Amino acid sequence: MDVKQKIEKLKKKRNAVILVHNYQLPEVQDIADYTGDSLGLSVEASKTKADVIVFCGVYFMAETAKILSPEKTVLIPDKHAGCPLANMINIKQLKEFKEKNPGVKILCYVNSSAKIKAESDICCTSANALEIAEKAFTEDDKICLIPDKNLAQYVASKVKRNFIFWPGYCPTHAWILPEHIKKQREKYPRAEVLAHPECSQAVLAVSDKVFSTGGMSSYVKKSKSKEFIIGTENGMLYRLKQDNPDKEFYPAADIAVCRNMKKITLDKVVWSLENMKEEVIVPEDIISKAKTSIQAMLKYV
Ligand code: CIZ
Repeated sequence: MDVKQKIEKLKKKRNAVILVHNYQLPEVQDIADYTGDSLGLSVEASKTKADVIVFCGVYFMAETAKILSPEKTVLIPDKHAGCPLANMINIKQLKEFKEKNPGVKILCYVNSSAKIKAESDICCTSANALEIAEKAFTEDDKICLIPDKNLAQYVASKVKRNFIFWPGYCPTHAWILPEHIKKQREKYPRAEVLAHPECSQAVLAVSDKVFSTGGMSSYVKKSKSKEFIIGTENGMLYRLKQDNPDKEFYPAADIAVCRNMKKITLDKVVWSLENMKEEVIVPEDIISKAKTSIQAMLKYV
């Protein structure tokens, strides 16, 4: 039996679904029941009758799946697949910040731990951050969008709301520089440049459009352009090419590879299903509070 057949057999035995984030290795994307962004995947999985969810992504994503499907067993094939951006805030720092800034509204990016979500007023994704900032807050509110300064600056540049910036960022997106975009534009003059809002403001300023990964997927399908320069983690290029074989995709920068995302391999998926490991455990009180911040967001979108 090859590794894919083993995974198929184990999936049936465990009644499992495999969720694969857009930034995963191509061979891992190929075994997915669902591919997509972290929230979309967790929502899809919560609608299934599966007993087990295998989350091929980073840890906060698997926690999000557990928050939305507490009755299911959620597994991550490598518990060391962390998210440096999510780790740029911890619960002690957040509590201290709230004490020093009474009345501040906490808008947490989905790229955050379950504990941080539980301590926030409302959640957002990169796809809906503009909408949430506009609909859930007023011009009088002081909002801190944690932990991503770049996403917060992007939102602040588009909507009339007051932000305090938390100094977190995604190292993979920070590696993409305006010079990279310039070089790629020279090489591929017909390509449209799509950048993720986790990129710096300088990169967004030299890009044509700003999208979440889900936004990029839908835009590329509809666009008449045949070539695209993609400013996000490079796993996204495989996803886009699979969905649009007649179009060409170029990375904004070859260096934009998240090592944590690439920790998940097919062998680890087999190991995970065989041993029912690593199980993602989120305490019940955290699930309930984190769910409240996610549900607060879902009311608006
Ligand atoms: O929420 C996600 O999955 C991430 C990390 C980004 C996006 O734009 O989809």
